Amino acid sequence: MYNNRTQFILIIFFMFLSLNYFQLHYAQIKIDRYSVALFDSIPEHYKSAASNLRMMFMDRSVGANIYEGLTCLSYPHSSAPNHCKRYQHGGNPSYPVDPSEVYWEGTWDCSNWSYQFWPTGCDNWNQKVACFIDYVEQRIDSFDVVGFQFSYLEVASGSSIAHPVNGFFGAGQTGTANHYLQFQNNHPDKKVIWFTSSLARAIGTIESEEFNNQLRQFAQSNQIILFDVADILSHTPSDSPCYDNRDGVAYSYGDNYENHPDDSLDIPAICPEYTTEPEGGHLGAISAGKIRVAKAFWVLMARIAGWDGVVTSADENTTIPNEFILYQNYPNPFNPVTKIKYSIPTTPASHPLLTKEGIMGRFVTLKVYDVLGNEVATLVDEYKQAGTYEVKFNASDLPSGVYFYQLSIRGNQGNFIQTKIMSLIK
Ligand SMILES: [Ca+2]
Ligand SMILES: [Ca+2]
Repeated sequence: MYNNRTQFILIIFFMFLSLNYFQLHYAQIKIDRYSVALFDSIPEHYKSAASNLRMMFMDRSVGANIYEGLTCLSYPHSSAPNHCKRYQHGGNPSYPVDPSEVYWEGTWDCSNWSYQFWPTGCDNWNQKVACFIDYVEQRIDSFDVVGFQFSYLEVASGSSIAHPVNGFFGAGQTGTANHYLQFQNNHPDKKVIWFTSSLARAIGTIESEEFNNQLRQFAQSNQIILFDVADILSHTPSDSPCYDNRDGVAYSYGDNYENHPDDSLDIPAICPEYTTEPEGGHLGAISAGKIRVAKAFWVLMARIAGWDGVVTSADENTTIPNEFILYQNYPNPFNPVTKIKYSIPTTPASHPLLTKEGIMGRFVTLKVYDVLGNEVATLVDEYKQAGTYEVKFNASDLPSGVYFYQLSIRGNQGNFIQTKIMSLIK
């Protein structure tokens, strides 16, 4: 039998586990090809919060293309320059793109965001981190979000960037991931973006694939913000992978031509839907690539601004969710009222419904705790059917501080429990 003290310790321990679970699974911001479609669902609140962030990224020419794409979105679609809306490939009809790929609703103000070409003397990959840090440190108060991208030139065949010892992720070298990470850790109030490399038709190289995979692994291990441009550009809008041009398939566009023999290696490369260059990877002559990356960039910035990236339907009553979700409360911080939303999915086989008095559903509790583990409110304590719900929490009787809210859903063969943090500021 538990006494009060044991119960208290158990609750704290349990909440600690829950929070760790939450952090492990949700802390990393990773933007890849699956993120592009989220652009159309960015909530207005996070769109304007993202727009207000002062962002700068450093890059070579493909970065200029990406920034062109961001600038395109700042126009209403109807009055955007033609270079923003070129969905036809022109001279090579084998790679059509649907006009919807270069369409957007509304205007997306990126005037607080900037792109910076590398300063002179920063040409080699192992000079980049030092050049970047030197540039940013002198202007650190001007930015909230910073990052740089390696060019496809730096992951060309023969590059040492992916070398296990002397490469970007090798130990003990200068100009490496650890230095960039240290810069990030020196500025906990700033957000630092880690980009996979840009891609070209000729790159596809072993080096590019290894570098990008090393970065993905590093991002996961270190919970850093990953903007996976390479993943975004190496898949068509219908999610087919694209590989290097050493494939025995001739390609021509205007006067440009390649017909490399098949090297029997499929290495991720930019899709011909996104560039007209047989060997290169610039995003200018057709628009689908730069608009695609620009849309993903907005999703990235909205996530950095606090969006959880979860799409909710406007018509919640008719939408049956696919998974359990406890959303971040909104607003947060709050005073004194906030809303907490959660979803209960249809029945997976492993979580059969409970039945009570003819009601099919699950037993749901949503409780609020203070930092000492004291329960301060019970917001839900009943059987619920599948659906998305929202409850209000009024904290007018509580002091300022950090609170936890925990959703617990009991099924016959397992429970779902998730905890999130919110701040009451009076
Ligand atoms: Ca080819
Ligand atoms: Ca190949």
